[in-house]
This record gives sequence, C-alpha cells and structure tokens, in this order.
Amino acid sequence: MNTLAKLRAFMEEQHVEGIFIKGDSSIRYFTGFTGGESLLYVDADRQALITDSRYTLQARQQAPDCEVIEHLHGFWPEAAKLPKSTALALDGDYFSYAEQQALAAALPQVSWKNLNLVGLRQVKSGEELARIRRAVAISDEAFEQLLPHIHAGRRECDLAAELEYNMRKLGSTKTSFDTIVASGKRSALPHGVASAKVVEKGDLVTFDFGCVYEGYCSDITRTVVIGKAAPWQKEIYGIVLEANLLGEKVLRSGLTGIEVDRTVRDFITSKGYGPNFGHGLGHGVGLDIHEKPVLNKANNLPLPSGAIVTVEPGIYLPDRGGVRIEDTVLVTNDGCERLTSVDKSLKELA
Ligand SMILES: [Mn+2]
Repeated sequence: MNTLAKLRAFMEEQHVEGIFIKGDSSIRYFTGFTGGESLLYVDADRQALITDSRYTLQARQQAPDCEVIEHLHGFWPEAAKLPKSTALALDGDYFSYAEQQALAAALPQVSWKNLNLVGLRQVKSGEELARIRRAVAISDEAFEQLLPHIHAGRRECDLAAELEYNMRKLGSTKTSFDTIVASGKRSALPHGVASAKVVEKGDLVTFDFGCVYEGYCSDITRTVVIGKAAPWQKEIYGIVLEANLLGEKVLRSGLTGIEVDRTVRDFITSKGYGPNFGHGLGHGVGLDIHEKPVLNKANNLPLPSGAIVTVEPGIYLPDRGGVRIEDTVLVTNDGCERLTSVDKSLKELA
C-alpha cells in the first residue's frame, strides 16, 4: 500500500474526512516533497500542498501527484478553501498554538480532531530500509575512521567535528542530531553534547551520533576508555554490554515495548545499577531520529515486524562517568537483525 493510501485508511478508521499536516517528515513520507514550511491537506479525493514561492517549483517536481498551491500571505486563507466536510483533523504535534488558533479561525464550523501520524511510519518499506542501512553504514565507517585519532589531549568538539566530517565525506547530508561526545565526568550526562573539554587519560568517552542519508537517520553509541580501564569502568562496561546483547537477544515482533525494556532493566537492576539507568531502552528511527515504536516503560503495544529501533542501555554514575552502548536493529518475526556493525568490546585507547 502506498503511503497516501495508508493515511486514507487511517483517516477512515478515525472517522476523519480531511486532514491538515504540518510535520515536515510526514509531508515527505506522504508526498515525497523534502522542503519545509508547507501545509499538506488530504481528503478522499485530493491532496494539496500549500507552500510559498521558495518551494513551489521543488514541490511540483518532487510531489507530482499533489496540487501545489502557492500562498502569498500565509497558509490559512488557502487552507480555508479546501475542505468540503467539517469532520477534520490535524497532526497537532506540529502546529504551534498560534497556528492552531489561526486554522480554527479560518474554518470556524469545524470541531478538530488531533491525529498522530508517526505511527503510520513504523513499518519500513524496502526502499526506506535500504536508506537506513546506508545511513547506519556511513556512521559506522565514520567511527572506524575516527578510532585511531581518539586520544588524550583532544577536545570533545574536535572529535565531534572530525566524526561529522567523515560522515559527510561518506555521503551523508547532515547529522541526525547534535553529536554527543562526553568524556570523563561528563560521560555521566546521557546527552552531553560535545564541549570544549579536553579528553584525558582515564576518561570514559561516550560517542552518540548519527547521520542522515536520503532523508533517513542513523543512531549509534559507543563508549571507549582512554588508557587502561579502571575496575569500576570495566564493571559497568561489562554490564551495559551484557544488557545490550540481552536486549537484542529477546527483541522480536509481538512483544511490547514495555516487555523488552523491562527484561533489560531487570537485568541492570539485578546488578545493582537500576537507579543509574533512567532513560528508555530504545526508540524507533526513520525520517526522524526519534520515532515510534519506543522501547520504554509506557509502550504497551506489540512491536511490528519491519520496525527499526535502537537498543541503548546505559549506566550513569554522577561525578564519575557513564557507559552507553547503542545499536540500531530491524525487528523481525523471529528476532531482530543488528544493522550496526561496529565492534562492541571495550576499547582501551592509548
Ligand atoms: Mn538513540
């Protein structure tokens, strides 16, 4: 089923006769248009992309199945002309409050329904999977290239810049999020974006990064030690690695996000570090870096085969340091396929 057919089936199920969509990733998914600042309207008979003159030519080329409407003074006067029904929805996560007010004022008869469309993107097509595989391969290769250059005396931000440069040279268009290089005590910050701190001997250094290839994201985390690992560093590294492997061993379609998260969390708790693993075990990856399905304490839905998720347990010891190991995997009926290929054994870098 093509993506617009999927959307229309979902709308019918939700008793919605027309929908306004603002999320760039969703617009790309449903139309092929890769620009921004546009508004997509879809009902049973038409799909219309409202944009401005910066994007009209691009929209006509990339989304030949859409009517392209060029606005001069904002979306809303054009948007008001499109619906024939009052049973309308919007993807509310992507509308600011002011935009919701403006849309409501333009179509005063409508009682709006909020539809989250990200769930429709969970199961990847062959083409999407190929792009994600390439994005993963690029970030893997970029890290392999960086490894010999990681040593004491280098700033986190310089390592991040080099990693990003490697990914660009290998064909990615941008990073999928701000590159995390967190060394020493900073490695206890799960999202410690690279700073000017100099990497020192004895530091754990966490690299969490990814790239975008043809619109699709990759996400990987590896933690290394500078010099010989101290016993406590070896201990938490070993537990996190075992937790990561356990997650990938149990993961398969049909389990809920809660079940997979709990298996790994229980293991880390049994080792005494439950309170040091605060975040969820993983998340979906696709056009956005954080998508559905998620592996956490809240997702009680069964994971579909064909979804892409991360498996990223971590242990963070405040004022000491932390370890996280993250792979991106494809969920299948009998398990999962690891897409990330970078070795996970503890690296003690001179
Ligand atoms: Mn991640």
